[in-house]
Amino acid sequence: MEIPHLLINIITTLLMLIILAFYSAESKSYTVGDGEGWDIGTNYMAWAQGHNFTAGDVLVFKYVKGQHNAYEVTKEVYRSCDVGNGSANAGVVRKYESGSDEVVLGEAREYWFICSFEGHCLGGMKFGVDVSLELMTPPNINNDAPPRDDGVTNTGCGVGAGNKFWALWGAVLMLLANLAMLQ
Ligand SMILES: [Cu+2]
Repeated sequence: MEIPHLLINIITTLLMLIILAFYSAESKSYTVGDGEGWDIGTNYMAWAQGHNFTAGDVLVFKYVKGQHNAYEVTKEVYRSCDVGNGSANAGVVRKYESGSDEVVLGEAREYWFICSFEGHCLGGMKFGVDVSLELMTPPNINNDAPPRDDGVTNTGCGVGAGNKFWALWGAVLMLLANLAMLQ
Protein backbone atom coordinates (compact mmCIF):
# COMPACT_ATOMS: atom_id res chain seq x y z
CA MET A 1 0.00 0.00 0.00
CA GLU A 2 2.65 2.47 1.03
CA ILE A 3 5.22 1.77 -1.60
CA PRO A 4 3.25 3.26 -4.54
CA HIS A 5 2.48 6.21 -2.30
CA LEU A 6 6.15 6.68 -1.55
CA LEU A 7 7.02 6.41 -5.22
CA ILE A 8 4.46 9.04 -6.15
CA ASN A 9 5.85 11.36 -3.51
CA ILE A 10 9.39 10.87 -4.69
CA ILE A 11 8.47 11.37 -8.33
CA THR A 12 6.47 14.50 -7.51
CA THR A 13 9.35 15.92 -5.51
CA LEU A 14 11.87 15.14 -8.23
CA LEU A 15 9.66 16.85 -10.79
CA MET A 16 9.42 19.93 -8.57
CA LEU A 17 13.18 19.86 -8.14
CA ILE A 18 13.68 19.82 -11.90
CA ILE A 19 11.17 22.63 -12.41
CA LEU A 20 12.72 24.75 -9.65
CA ALA A 21 16.22 24.15 -10.95
CA PHE A 22 15.11 25.09 -14.46
CA TYR A 23 13.47 28.33 -13.40
CA SER A 24 16.17 29.39 -10.97
CA ALA A 25 18.81 28.74 -13.63
CA GLU A 26 17.40 31.77 -15.41
CA SER A 27 18.50 34.15 -12.69
CA LYS A 28 21.67 36.02 -13.51
CA SER A 29 24.20 38.14 -11.71
CA TYR A 30 25.20 41.48 -13.26
CA THR A 31 28.16 43.57 -12.19
CA VAL A 32 26.96 47.17 -12.40
CA GLY A 33 29.10 48.98 -14.96
CA ASP A 34 30.75 45.70 -15.94
CA GLY A 35 34.54 46.12 -15.79
CA GLU A 36 34.27 49.77 -14.76
CA GLY A 37 32.45 48.91 -11.56
CA TRP A 38 30.44 51.50 -9.63
CA ASP A 39 32.33 54.76 -10.01
CA ILE A 40 32.15 58.23 -11.45
CA GLY A 41 32.53 58.48 -15.21
CA THR A 42 30.30 55.66 -16.40
CA ASN A 43 26.90 56.13 -17.97
CA TYR A 44 24.87 53.76 -15.82
CA MET A 45 21.56 54.58 -17.44
CA ALA A 46 22.98 53.36 -20.74
CA TRP A 47 24.40 50.32 -18.99
CA ALA A 48 21.05 49.47 -17.43
CA GLN A 49 19.20 49.96 -20.71
CA GLY A 50 21.49 47.44 -22.34
CA HIS A 51 20.13 44.62 -20.20
CA ASN A 52 16.84 42.90 -19.58
CA PHE A 53 16.42 42.18 -15.90
CA THR A 54 14.07 39.54 -14.60
CA ALA A 55 12.92 38.84 -11.07
CA GLY A 56 15.58 36.93 -9.17
CA ASP A 57 18.50 38.55 -10.97
CA VAL A 58 21.27 40.03 -8.85
CA LEU A 59 23.04 43.37 -9.22
CA VAL A 60 26.59 43.50 -7.86
CA PHE A 61 27.97 46.93 -6.98
CA LYS A 62 31.77 46.92 -6.87
CA TYR A 63 33.58 49.98 -5.50
CA VAL A 64 36.05 51.08 -2.87
CA LYS A 65 34.25 50.98 0.46
CA GLY A 66 33.91 54.43 1.97
CA GLN A 67 34.29 56.20 -1.37
CA HIS A 68 30.86 55.31 -2.73
CA ASN A 69 27.71 53.53 -1.70
CA ALA A 70 24.65 52.10 -3.37
CA TYR A 71 21.31 53.31 -2.10
CA GLU A 72 18.06 51.94 -3.37
CA VAL A 73 15.79 54.98 -3.44
CA THR A 74 12.40 56.11 -4.63
CA LYS A 75 11.95 57.45 -8.12
CA GLU A 76 11.67 60.97 -6.68
CA VAL A 77 15.05 60.73 -4.97
CA TYR A 78 16.53 59.16 -8.08
CA ARG A 79 15.39 62.23 -10.01
CA SER A 80 16.39 64.85 -7.45
CA CYS A 81 19.53 63.13 -6.13
CA ASP A 82 18.46 64.55 -2.76
CA VAL A 83 18.54 61.94 0.01
CA GLY A 84 17.68 64.55 2.62
CA ASN A 85 20.97 64.71 4.50
CA GLY A 86 20.46 65.18 8.20
CA SER A 87 16.84 64.09 8.13
CA ALA A 88 15.58 60.55 8.25
CA ASN A 89 16.77 59.77 4.75
CA ALA A 90 13.27 59.97 3.39
CA GLY A 91 13.06 58.21 0.10
CA VAL A 92 15.89 55.83 0.86
CA VAL A 93 14.59 52.28 0.58
CA ARG A 94 17.77 50.45 1.47
CA LYS A 95 21.45 51.23 1.92
CA TYR A 96 24.33 49.12 0.66
CA GLU A 97 27.80 50.19 1.72
CA SER A 98 30.08 47.15 1.79
CA GLY A 99 31.94 47.84 -1.46
CA SER A 100 30.78 44.52 -2.90
CA ASP A 101 27.02 44.69 -2.55
CA GLU A 102 24.80 41.99 -3.95
CA VAL A 103 21.30 43.32 -4.51
CA VAL A 104 18.67 40.74 -5.35
CA LEU A 105 16.03 42.10 -7.71
CA GLY A 106 13.41 39.88 -6.12
CA GLU A 107 10.28 41.55 -7.41
CA ALA A 108 8.93 42.52 -10.80
CA ARG A 109 8.96 46.29 -10.35
CA GLU A 110 11.10 49.37 -10.89
CA TYR A 111 14.22 49.78 -8.80
CA TRP A 112 16.18 53.01 -8.52
CA PHE A 113 19.78 53.24 -7.35
CA ILE A 114 22.10 56.14 -6.62
CA CYS A 115 25.36 56.86 -4.84
CA SER A 116 24.57 59.24 -2.00
CA PHE A 117 28.04 60.82 -1.79
CA GLU A 118 27.78 64.49 -2.51
CA GLY A 119 27.83 65.20 -6.23
CA HIS A 120 28.15 61.58 -7.28
CA CYS A 121 24.48 61.08 -8.13
CA LEU A 122 24.36 64.36 -10.01
CA GLY A 123 27.60 63.25 -11.66
CA GLY A 124 25.95 60.18 -13.13
CA MET A 125 26.00 57.50 -10.44
CA LYS A 126 22.32 56.79 -10.80
CA PHE A 127 20.16 54.41 -12.77
CA GLY A 128 16.88 52.61 -12.75
CA VAL A 129 15.93 49.12 -13.80
CA ASP A 130 12.51 47.81 -14.72
CA VAL A 131 12.45 44.20 -13.57
CA SER A 132 10.08 41.93 -15.44
CA LEU A 133 8.61 38.58 -14.52
CA GLU A 134 9.64 36.95 -17.79
CA LEU A 135 11.46 33.72 -17.14
CA MET A 136 12.90 33.53 -20.61
CA THR A 137 13.51 36.14 -23.24
CA PRO A 138 11.46 35.26 -26.31
CA PRO A 139 13.48 34.95 -29.49
CA ASN A 140 13.40 38.04 -31.66
CA ILE A 141 11.70 36.90 -34.85
CA ASN A 142 10.73 40.40 -35.97
CA ASN A 143 12.95 41.07 -38.99
CA ASP A 144 11.89 44.71 -39.03
CA ALA A 145 13.57 45.34 -35.71
CA PRO A 146 16.81 47.26 -36.19
CA PRO A 147 19.98 45.52 -35.04
CA ARG A 148 21.69 46.79 -31.95
CA ASP A 149 24.27 49.39 -32.80
CA ASP A 150 25.02 50.81 -29.38
CA GLY A 151 27.93 48.47 -28.80
CA VAL A 152 26.29 46.95 -25.76
CA THR A 153 26.65 43.21 -25.45
CA ASN A 154 25.80 40.84 -22.68
CA THR A 155 29.18 39.17 -22.64
CA GLY A 156 30.58 41.18 -19.77
CA CYS A 157 27.72 40.62 -17.42
CA GLY A 158 28.58 37.24 -16.02
CA VAL A 159 26.26 34.51 -14.86
CA GLY A 160 25.77 33.53 -11.26
CA ALA A 161 24.25 30.59 -9.48
CA GLY A 162 21.43 32.79 -8.24
CA ASN A 163 18.79 30.98 -6.27
CA LYS A 164 19.64 27.52 -7.50
CA PHE A 165 21.14 26.59 -4.17
CA TRP A 166 17.95 27.43 -2.31
CA ALA A 167 15.74 25.80 -4.91
CA LEU A 168 17.65 22.55 -4.53
CA TRP A 169 17.53 22.70 -0.75
CA GLY A 170 13.82 23.42 -0.86
CA ALA A 171 13.28 20.33 -2.98
CA VAL A 172 15.41 18.21 -0.65
CA LEU A 173 13.40 19.43 2.34
CA MET A 174 10.14 18.59 0.56
CA LEU A 175 11.45 15.10 -0.13
CA LEU A 176 12.38 14.65 3.54
CA ALA A 177 8.94 15.94 4.58
CA ASN A 178 7.26 13.45 2.28
CA LEU A 179 9.31 10.60 3.70
CA ALA A 180 8.54 11.71 7.26
CA MET A 181 4.80 11.70 6.59
CA LEU A 182 5.00 8.06 5.55
CA GLN A 183 6.51 6.92 8.84
CU1 LIG B 1 29.85 57.65 -5.39
